[in-house]
Amino acid sequence: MALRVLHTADWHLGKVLKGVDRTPEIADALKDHLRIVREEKIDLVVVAGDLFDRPRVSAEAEAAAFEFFLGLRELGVPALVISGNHDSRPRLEALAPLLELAGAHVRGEVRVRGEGGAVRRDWGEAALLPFLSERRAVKAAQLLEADEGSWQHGYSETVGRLIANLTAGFGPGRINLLVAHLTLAGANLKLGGGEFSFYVGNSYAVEPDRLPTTATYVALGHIHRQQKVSDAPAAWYSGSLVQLDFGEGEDAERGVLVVELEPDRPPVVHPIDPGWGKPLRTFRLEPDQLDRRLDEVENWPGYAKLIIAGPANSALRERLYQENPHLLEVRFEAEAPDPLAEAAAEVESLSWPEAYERYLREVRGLEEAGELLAAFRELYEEGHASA
Ligand SMILES: [Mn+2]
Repeated sequence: MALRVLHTADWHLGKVLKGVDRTPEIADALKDHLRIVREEKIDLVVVAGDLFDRPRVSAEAEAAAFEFFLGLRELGVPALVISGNHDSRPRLEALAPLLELAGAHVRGEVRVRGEGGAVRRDWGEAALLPFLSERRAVKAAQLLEADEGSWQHGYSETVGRLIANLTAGFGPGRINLLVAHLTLAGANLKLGGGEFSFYVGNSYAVEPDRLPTTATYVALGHIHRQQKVSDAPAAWYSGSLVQLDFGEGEDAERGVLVVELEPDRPPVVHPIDPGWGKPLRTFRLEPDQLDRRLDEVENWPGYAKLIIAGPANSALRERLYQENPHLLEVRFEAEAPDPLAEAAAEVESLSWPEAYERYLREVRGLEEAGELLAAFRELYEEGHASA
């Protein structure tokens, strides 16, 4: 029995880049997914995490996801979905029973094999591994061992043991699919600012030999550049749908993968990149080139970032912004010697409590940090009242 799979991930619905909501571009890409599902006679859609850019997104962003799954239901095509580090795990779990009605099986929280971490289908078995933060990896290790305080293993080892648990039912003569949101060591991390560096550092990377050779195919999410990261078993990142950030190369591979699976055979993988979303390009100009070369920026069909050599000139900056609505950032080279400036620009739109919440979630891996957040908010408001 052959199975035709559409592997997609890292939608990041709700993404806002320098004040521009990218949701309509991503929603268009998802509508085009339905065309691909029809034309390619897809049997199963796999979504490997990061459906949303933040735990709370706009109604438009949620609507785009729901319309996609309802569209799949109309086509009679089921889906397997896991949460990524950007998704709200509890929220996806809460939506799971509703999405099940549309034929989409959603796993928000990490579960072991006997408790929903693996699902049986007529074609074989799928193991589902949502993103696991380091903090939660400690809990997962305890779950596996039923032995408290035995956290002496690294992240890679814990995820490896979890994968071994989830894929224990993989056997010959059937299709065995592993779906995971993680960083595989050795992957090409040239992905820009879309992911925090904490997640691509070594402590969060999983060694490729943790992937079971019994897997027919491993569908990965997390890294936004489309790439094959393992031959045996075959493991791919499908990449993001659109160029989400100026740091993500304009020419980097992205899109979706159509994967033909058969038991006991290597998969056949077809990359598909219809060129979704607007391209992002960074232009670098000398001040004396502005008159001559500004039309390159003006005629650019996507979003542009302009770096001008020399000292800051706020009048020029204002004029450029007003004349070029698709120009999202103007920076003068002499004003940005700080390597942290980029990251700071990312978060400067957030309030302090929002930034702290993001830190707790992204860096510390705390999702239910209600008490800490409340305490922070109280202190913050006190400080501000007296200031
Ligand atoms: Mn992502």
